[in-house]
Amino acid sequence: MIADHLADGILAALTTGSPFEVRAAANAGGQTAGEDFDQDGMPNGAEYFMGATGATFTPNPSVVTAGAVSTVTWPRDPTAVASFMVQVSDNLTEWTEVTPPDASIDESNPNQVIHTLPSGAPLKFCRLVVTP
Ligand SMILES: [Ca+2]
Repeated sequence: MIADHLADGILAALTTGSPFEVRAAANAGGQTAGEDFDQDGMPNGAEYFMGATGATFTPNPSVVTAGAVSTVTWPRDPTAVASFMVQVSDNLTEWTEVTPPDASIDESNPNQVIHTLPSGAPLKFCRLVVTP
C-alpha cells in the first residue's frame, strides 16, 4: 500500500510541469532548453521541437540549394509546445530575427519548418531558436 502511494507520488512528480519539462525529465536529465544534455551541439529545446528523444546524435539539417533558392528544413514534432524563430546572419556575429508568420518561413506541413534563406551575396547563415 505504501509502495503504491510512493509510486503514485513519483509518477505525479515525473508528469507535472510543462510539456518541455516532462520531456527534459525523461530525455535530458531535467536540464533547461538552452543546455545540451547529450553534448551533440543541439540544445535541448531544439531537440524537443524536432521530436528527438534519447541521447542519440541530433544532426543540424543541411542547406539545400535548387537554382537560386536555398532552403533549410527542420523536422518538427507537431505536439511540441514551443515558439520558434529563425535567425539569419552574414558573419555569425550579428543575427537578424525572422519570426513567423513570415514569407520566408513555410509551416504548411506540421511535421517540418522550411526557411528560405535570403538570396544574393554575401554568404548567409541561419539557425533555429526555440522557446518551449
Ligand atoms: Ca543535444
